[in-house]
Amino acid sequence: MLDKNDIIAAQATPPGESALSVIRLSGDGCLSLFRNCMVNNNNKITPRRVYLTDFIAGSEIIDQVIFVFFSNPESYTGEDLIEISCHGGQYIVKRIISELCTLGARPAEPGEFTFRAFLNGKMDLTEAEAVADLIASDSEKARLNALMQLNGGLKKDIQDFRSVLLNLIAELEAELEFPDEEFVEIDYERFTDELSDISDRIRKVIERGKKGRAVREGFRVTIAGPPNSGKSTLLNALLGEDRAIVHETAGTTRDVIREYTEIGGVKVWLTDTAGLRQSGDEIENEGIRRAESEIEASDLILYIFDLCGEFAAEAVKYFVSERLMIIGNKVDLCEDSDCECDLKISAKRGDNLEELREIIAKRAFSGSIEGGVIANERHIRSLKESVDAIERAMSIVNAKGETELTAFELRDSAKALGEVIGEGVTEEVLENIFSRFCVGK
Ligand SMILES: Nc1nc2c(ncn2[C@@H]2O[C@H](COP(=O)(O)OP(=O)(O)OP(=O)(O)O)[C@@H](O)[C@H]2O)c(=O)[nH]1
Ligand SMILES: [Mg+2]
Repeated sequence: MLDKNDIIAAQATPPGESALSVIRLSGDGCLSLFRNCMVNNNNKITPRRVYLTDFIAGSEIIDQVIFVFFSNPESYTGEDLIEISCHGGQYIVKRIISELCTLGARPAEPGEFTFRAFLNGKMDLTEAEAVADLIASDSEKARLNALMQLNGGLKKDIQDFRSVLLNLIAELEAELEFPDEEFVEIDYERFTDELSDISDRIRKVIERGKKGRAVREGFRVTIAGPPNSGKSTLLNALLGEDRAIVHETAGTTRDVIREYTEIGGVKVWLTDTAGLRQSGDEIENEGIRRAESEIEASDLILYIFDLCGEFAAEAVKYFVSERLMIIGNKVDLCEDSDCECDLKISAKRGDNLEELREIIAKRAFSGSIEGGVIANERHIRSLKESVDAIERAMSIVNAKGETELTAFELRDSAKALGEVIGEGVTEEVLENIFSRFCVGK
């Protein structure tokens, strides 16, 4: 990251034409810098009040803007900050930022405002990450999760686990320091109980994080099955748009067609694939190969077959998976079919599609997020390290090993927890996290 003492400037709203755009200017001294752009630059500026001014570059008026000054530390970044609302043309925005830079500011890096908020203790790392998630959220569940994390949901859990560990470490240290004192003697049964309780609780957060991947990235549903069974018809019906070509000719779909939609508040990636069959056609075979690799990577496979036709034997090789749902289609033509399947639908007429949506939503989000916030990949890695260290500590205790070694493992575990909320993480990790933000955030 660049120097955190610089005054930084960036557009906080998306590029393009709009009625208004917001430009942020942050860093100590930003108000005196901004005064150079005001016509009446001696006026008293009260924090958190809205002012109207002509924005000038030298003697030229660039735009009429309104601005608010937030004084350190009561601002998003924890330092002096000005939010300027100007007219929304890109040329105006460019001129204003360029003038601010001429006067001593520099363009902000992606995520640099939030990075400063983190450095100034305005938020911990999980909360900073939640800002990026909130901006990127494209379903109701993802938005709610990010919001809970922004409100410190995960941080509270982590701080709680950490304080239990630190107390246990303190007990060990007391025993190491005063080995002959009776009052510091540890009840190791209670000690391991506490460790095993804390490791169970951390594991739960990890589990929730794994399940919750769907909430962040989207749940992957592949529609597969023999040719002509109505896969593309089903894709179109679930999307509510005419996305894939539907035709009575078997082998119509060749490429993988992927679209996302929201089902039950969860982002769902729906993939339509080529019909699975033995084929002498090279292009069709490539389509089938792609279909199979989609099936491999999906969270849920909807195997669609025609209730009026024969149940295709090649389905059997996918049956082993609990990710599979067998769906009989065209129930409008074969209402009396006694074929065994998980659900009978008519993709064309819409029968049972609501039920199918509910099943997908349920599978996509098994469990409720009310129990806590979902961890991301980075959190899960650190949480796993933490649990592993606790496990090692428990084995040492059980083998009546050295107290020093137990303490060492538990310190490692507490350190891994600290990394989740941003304590002791390297500059490189921080840069990686914040570089994924958009400019101006
Ligand atoms: N009656 C009836 N016809 C359906 C239904 N679903 C699909 N069809 C018809 O079945 C034919 C094949 O539909 P598609 O959706 O193209 O089938 P597909 O599985 O994508 O076929 P391929 O891409 O060739 O593998 C079309 O003529 C559809 O109109 C249904 O629920 N009821
Ligand atoms: Mg198709």
